[in-house]
Amino acid sequence: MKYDKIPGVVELYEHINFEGQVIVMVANHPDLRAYGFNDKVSSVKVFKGPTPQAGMKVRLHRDINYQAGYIEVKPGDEIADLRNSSLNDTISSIEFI
Ligand SMILES: [Ca+2]
Repeated sequence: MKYDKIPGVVELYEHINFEGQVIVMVANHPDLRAYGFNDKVSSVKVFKGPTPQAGMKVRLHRDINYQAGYIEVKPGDEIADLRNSSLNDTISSIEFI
């Protein structure tokens, strides 16, 4: 894929403590089923991208198409265990805002 700007990078891990399979996202994606990663994410890291943008955040949504609630994360955030939120093994879409 080709991108004009990459303000942030999100790593989504299958297991807690950044283990298991990982996928890397640099833009919105409405349906993680396309990656075989629906309802699987258990830990997350967020980084600045090569074209950082002040105030950039990423919403990790419970359902596809940015529905059903989310948590918001920003560059520098590391969530080692999503079981501490209500979103472990539920995330289905990713939105950069
Ligand atoms: Ca879901």
